[in-house]
Amino acid sequence: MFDSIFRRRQEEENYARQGRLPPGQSLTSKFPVLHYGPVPTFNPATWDFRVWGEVEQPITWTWEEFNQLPRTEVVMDIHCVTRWSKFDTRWEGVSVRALVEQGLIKLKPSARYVIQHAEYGFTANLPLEVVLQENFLLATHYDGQPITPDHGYPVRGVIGYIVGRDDLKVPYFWKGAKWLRGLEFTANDRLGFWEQAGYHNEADVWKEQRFG
Ligand SMILES: Nc1nc2c(c(=O)[nH]1)N[C@H]1C(S)=C(S)[C@@H](COP(=O)(O)O)O[C@H]1N2
Ligand SMILES: [Mo]
Repeated sequence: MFDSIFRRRQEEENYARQGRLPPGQSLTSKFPVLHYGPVPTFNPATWDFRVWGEVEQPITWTWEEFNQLPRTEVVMDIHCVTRWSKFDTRWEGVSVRALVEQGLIKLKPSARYVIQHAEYGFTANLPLEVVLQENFLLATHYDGQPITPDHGYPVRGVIGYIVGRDDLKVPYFWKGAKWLRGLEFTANDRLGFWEQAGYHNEADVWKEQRFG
């Protein structure tokens, strides 16, 4: 046991030296589960994913249609506001940036923010430019497997740090909504669930913006 604590310390110091450990964070090898409320059930026959707001054409994708969208894999470090960080997590899913680039989502020039809408009315807000970064994904798979129900099956938002991409904003992990059901593009910002509860709106991990 002391051995494994010692090893984790060493690993943590390694990440810190590489500049990958944000202030106030520590390394975990587990994958903690954190959310408010119950885990929803998934019915592929009735599930849909909606895109609306400041777009030329609102969209509703069925589960089958969602699975035909172009797919992307991203490896990143994720940082929870409750102070755990998990390194080199591998996610697969749909990149909003790719959807926009390929014309599958046509944004109006007035679109400036994105509200993720999840089951039970849970929301999380981000600026459009962050959602269009390569480190934001509508993820269906974690580490080669479908995301487990408690981590957001079948689709969740994820955001983290891609090694070497210091140009990208990195908010805390709560900015990814589990059990995601749609994206609303808006002209004005609107605080999400945890942001209304007092979490920081921008939530930059490097600036340690935990609370607003
Ligand atoms: N739908 C939903 N998504 C959510 C939350 C929630 O309460 N509901 N909590 C957020 C918070 S606070 C965190 S830290 C992460 C945790 O993700 P995890 O359980 O996969 O670690 O999910 C985020 N997404
Ligand atoms: Mo959290």
